[in-house]
Amino acid sequence: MSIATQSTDPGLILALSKGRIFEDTLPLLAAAGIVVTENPETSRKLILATNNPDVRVLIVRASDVPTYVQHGAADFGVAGKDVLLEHGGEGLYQPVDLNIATCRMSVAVNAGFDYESAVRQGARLRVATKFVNTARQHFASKGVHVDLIKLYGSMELAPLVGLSDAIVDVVSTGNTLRANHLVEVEKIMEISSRLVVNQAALKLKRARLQPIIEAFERASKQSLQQG
Ligand code: PRT
Ligand code: MG
Repeated sequence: MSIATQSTDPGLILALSKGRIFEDTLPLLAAAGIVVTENPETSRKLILATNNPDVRVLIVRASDVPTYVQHGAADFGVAGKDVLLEHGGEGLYQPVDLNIATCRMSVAVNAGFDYESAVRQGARLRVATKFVNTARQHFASKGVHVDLIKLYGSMELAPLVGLSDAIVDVVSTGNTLRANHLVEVEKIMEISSRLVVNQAALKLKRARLQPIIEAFERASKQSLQQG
């Protein structure tokens, strides 16, 4: 039975991705009195129950969260700014920067590649990335000509094997870049994850969503103050 046909009111559906976003959202949910009762790392279930019969959690790919929420298959979700910029954000209300899963979007190149002088000389750069919209905008604003190569993961490999001159990727510790002899040459923007809410759901389910949104907002502010 699909969620939609189970009853006339399927309750609140939250879309999250496994890993850092799920882990960092648990304390925010706890602040709203919601405890997820199954572990996505060990359960094969894609719809997880919580202690609140009115709230369930969908486990989807990080880049699919905005799509589920935009179409109303989930009422709300948590997605990185990197993902939201690529998606475009249509149909999404973004009330709170949760300050979780923080990282930065950067340009990186092989340790031996002189990025500055390539840019100065007006060279045409081959740039591999999952974030083609963000990369296109960044290089256009600098007046740098690029050929974008769309990848879906392991961007760090591209310069090593000559697929590209540079990559645009998110970086947190920088360990992956260092391990692959890549150097971060430009920071494009700071990234954190946002709460995203379906615009129709916000109107129709406001009484139930609003307290959760407010609890998330309070909890994320508190953890920011505590460092
Ligand atoms: O894995 P999948 O392809 O499904 O999607 P995803 O990789 O986008 O999902 P996930 O769960 O890894 O990331 C979800 C969100 O977390 C991203 O959209 C970012 O907003 C945020 N985030 C924070 C990060 C990182 N930090 C991060 N370090 N996302 C990815 N990484 C990658 C980074 O690209 C590098 O390859 O992790 C690797 C290790 O990073 P270092 O610098 O710590 O070595
Ligand atoms: Mg990942």
